Amino acid sequence: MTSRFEIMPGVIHYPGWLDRSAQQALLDDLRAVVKAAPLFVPRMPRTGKPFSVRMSNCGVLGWVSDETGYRYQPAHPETGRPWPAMPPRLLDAWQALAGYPHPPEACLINLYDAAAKMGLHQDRDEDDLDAPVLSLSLGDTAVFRVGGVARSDRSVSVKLQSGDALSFGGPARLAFHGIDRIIAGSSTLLPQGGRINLTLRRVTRPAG
Ligand code: MD3
Ligand code: FE
Repeated sequence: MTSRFEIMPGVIHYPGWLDRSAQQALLDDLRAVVKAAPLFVPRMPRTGKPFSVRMSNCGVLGWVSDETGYRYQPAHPETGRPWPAMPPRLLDAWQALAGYPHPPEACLINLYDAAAKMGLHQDRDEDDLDAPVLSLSLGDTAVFRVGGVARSDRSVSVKLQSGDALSFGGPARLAFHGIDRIIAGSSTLLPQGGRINLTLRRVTRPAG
């Protein structure tokens, strides 16, 4: 039995959705993914300022950001190779929690060290905004913030622990959100510490 908390309309938190052995198995999958698609440092459009998180992707499309803009593309920006396939256990998570009849196309992998954060932003690079975004957290706890569809809307803070799932759909799909900080030493899952966040996304509008 997993508990399910609706933090605000469309934002559903499933604390401890993955148990320790499922977290470990997912981590093994991700080690294979980043071996084939090495972590890269995304850069802000125009300014070229580096992000504090490192990223990679799996699935048929991956999210990248550089001086020229944000986009989804089918290949790694540095190796030019296609992204590795989405591991079956991620497809299973989508099936179980997304409530959406089409499979995810992209899984963005964000790696946070103790000093990394992610400023308040909206995710709007996807054409299919009917699909939810599903997030899975591994490793150190993050202090996550989510607000409304306007930057100035009130926001709430939620701690995301290793194994937690969070889904964003319907009225929350364009909510502002970000990571205020990582609580170093709060998990023993990652031998070097830090946090991994996965976001599973549908990018293109399904035909029909
Ligand atoms: C709310 N990642 O990759 S996951 C991102 O923990 C991103 O790495 C954060 O924001 C992280 O874009 C937060 C939770 C999340 C993901 C997607 C959302 C919240 C969202 C999309 C719409 C609204
Ligand atoms: Fe986001």
